[in-house]
Amino acid sequence: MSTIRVFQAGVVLILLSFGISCDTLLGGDHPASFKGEEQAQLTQAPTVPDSLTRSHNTTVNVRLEAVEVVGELSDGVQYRYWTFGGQVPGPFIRIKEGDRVAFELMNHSANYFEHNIDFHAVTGPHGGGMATKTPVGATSEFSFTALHPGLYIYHCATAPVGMHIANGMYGLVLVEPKSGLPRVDREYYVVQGEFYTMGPTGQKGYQPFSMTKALAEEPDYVVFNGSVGSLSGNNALQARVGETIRFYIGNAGPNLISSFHIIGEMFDTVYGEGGPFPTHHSIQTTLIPAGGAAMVELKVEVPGTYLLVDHAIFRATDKGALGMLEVSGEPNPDIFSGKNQD
Ligand SMILES: [Cu+2]
Repeated sequence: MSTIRVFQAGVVLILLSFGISCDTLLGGDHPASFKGEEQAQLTQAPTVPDSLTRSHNTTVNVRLEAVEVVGELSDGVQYRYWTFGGQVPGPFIRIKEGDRVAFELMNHSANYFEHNIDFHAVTGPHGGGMATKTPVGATSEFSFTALHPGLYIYHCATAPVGMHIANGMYGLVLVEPKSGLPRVDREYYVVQGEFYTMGPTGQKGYQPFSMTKALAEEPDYVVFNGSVGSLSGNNALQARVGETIRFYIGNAGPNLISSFHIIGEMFDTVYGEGGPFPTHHSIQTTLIPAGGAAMVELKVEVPGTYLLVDHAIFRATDKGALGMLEVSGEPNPDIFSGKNQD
């Protein structure tokens, strides 16, 4: 052994005695800032997981369960949803660019159908769709590294794909850029989706899925977060005058493009098409393609009720694409003076 090799071996031994791994020294699979593992904090809409405060990357364990369940699509209208986790949309997943996701999908034993998942945040075949083909009662797993920051849809991609999406199998995953996202006062999670039923809009009772209407792209309902009224009345979103709010908005489709708008406000900042960095400022309406997403931020200056809509406006007035943001606080007559409520 040469003198140089003996010297290198000595350096490695010294560093190891300080707890520095050979993987770090010699260049392993992960950067030096990769360490440990953690359970994902999963939240149901409209709640968003806490901001990530760690500076390193890690392995994030994510477990979702496919659940087929009857729920209320609109007042007196029951529908058999196919879901991730029992609600529409599925849980919000928040990770960091460079994280490794160890994912597990369970297909509940009381279900009738096979399911899988296609993460748009995945770089790899089918977004994990083939790796997660999961028969009823079974479990599957795969892992991926989140190479690209941004806000991504995930959805079931089992054939007929459109039917699995239309029945509610979708959600959002946020891959925060390494530099993180600016802090805001509140964050909300909203996903638009269409529902196609046998009966006309509003017909009471249990309504099965209509493939004819889905193929014709003629939904009976276009809603936020899985049902008519999910973001209005007692479910309205809340904010205070002076706060900045970030909305994570997905559009699951399966067919329609969303013209997302908040009546009475502008978006101070839009992260267009779910990209990780601001693309526009002072925007009235932003397009969200089917299978896409966007982040929008706005500061609220005047108290009142602000309506979230798809500005293809019959969807809002007649098909359910209507949510509410209730802003409380002192009036601000320098900005708005007049009757502000019905
Ligand atoms: Cu499915």
